[in-house]
Amino acid sequence: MFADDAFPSRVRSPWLVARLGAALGVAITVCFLTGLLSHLHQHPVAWLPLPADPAWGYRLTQGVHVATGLASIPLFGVKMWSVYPHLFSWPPTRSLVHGLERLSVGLLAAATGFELITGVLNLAHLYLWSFLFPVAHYAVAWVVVGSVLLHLAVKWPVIVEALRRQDPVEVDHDPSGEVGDGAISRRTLLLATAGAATAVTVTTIGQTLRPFGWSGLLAPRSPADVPGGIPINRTANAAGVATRAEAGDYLLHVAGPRPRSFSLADLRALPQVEVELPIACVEGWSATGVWGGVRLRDVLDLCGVDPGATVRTVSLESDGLYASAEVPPAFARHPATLLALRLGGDALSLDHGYPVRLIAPNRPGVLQTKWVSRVEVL
Ligand SMILES: Nc1nc2c(c(=O)[nH]1)N[C@H]1C(S)=C(S)[C@@H](COP(=O)(O)O)O[C@H]1N2
Ligand SMILES: [Mo]
Repeated sequence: MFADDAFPSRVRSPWLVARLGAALGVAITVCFLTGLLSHLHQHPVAWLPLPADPAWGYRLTQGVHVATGLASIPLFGVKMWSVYPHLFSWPPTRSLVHGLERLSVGLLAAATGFELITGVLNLAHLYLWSFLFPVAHYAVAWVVVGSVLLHLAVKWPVIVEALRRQDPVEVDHDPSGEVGDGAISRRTLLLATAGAATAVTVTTIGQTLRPFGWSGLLAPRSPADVPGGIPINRTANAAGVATRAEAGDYLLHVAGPRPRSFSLADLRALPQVEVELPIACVEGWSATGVWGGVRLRDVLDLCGVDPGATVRTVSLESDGLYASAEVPPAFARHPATLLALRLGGDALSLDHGYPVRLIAPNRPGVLQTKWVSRVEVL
């Protein structure tokens, strides 16, 4: 179909592809495992209860999830570039097995591309398909893992052989002269790709690591310029709760054997606690605040709620993905889990969840319900 010299670069080679693949394999594995953890936080299963300690755990794992995902973009791009001429090989298949192998590679490429694109759109806060994102991003992650494993199994001998070959030096002295004059060497390309992956990471971790705050070029939600130092994810107006939150007749309804409704004054009259805890968003940004308020467990105890119960915080917000969240017992009973009334010593701002918001250690921001109006017992 194409002439032999349609893709002249000699930089493409098993040597390069195997090294890119190894780096991509590590990044994808770490990204998958941290993503799985994030999924388990949001969809808890009884047989694998997650701990509420350390408080910074989710901040770290989700930061790593986003960083490895972003680093995969240049790795994936260069890897695709280095193998795409095979797309045009003719005849397209030599045998049934070869055809299946090519199909699996196509699936791997499509699924990986989907994950990277949806992940980046999510970071950019383009929830064009807000209900679809978590479901699709999670489901397709399994397709990636399955097709990576298949790909590894099929290519294992080729990979081992290519990784063993140490020195690509003969390429730099390719008799065709291509590499010598003007074209870049494989080694240079590999270094450039590593550099790009590092650059992408450094320009985004600024949204989580304050010392890197200057570098948050690609980070849409740098906390530096927000009141209280905590970015606002969804404003009260966007959530349609501003009027109800400020109405003045606020009551927190708590279920249990002795159900009770607490006014703001009731909550302020209970023992007050201050904790330093991060909001760690699934999007990879995180920021620490000093939160003040009442312990959730104190309120649950007042209502006679079983210490082993999972509870659910429900927002004034009537719909929206994050209008409610489950709080498994390890979190509900943790001494640092608050129904927060204050941030940084001041009354909670409307956008941070006034009058009352949940703040708990070691879990995704999506589960830190703002404008809590009810606590249900599951
Ligand atoms: N009711 C409600 N609570 C919510 C949300 C929301 O959309 N509605 N967004 C969540 C998300 S995704 C995050 S990251 C945190 C952010 O809290 P902040 O806006 O105070 O920083 O709030 C969480 N609580
Ligand atoms: Mo979030």
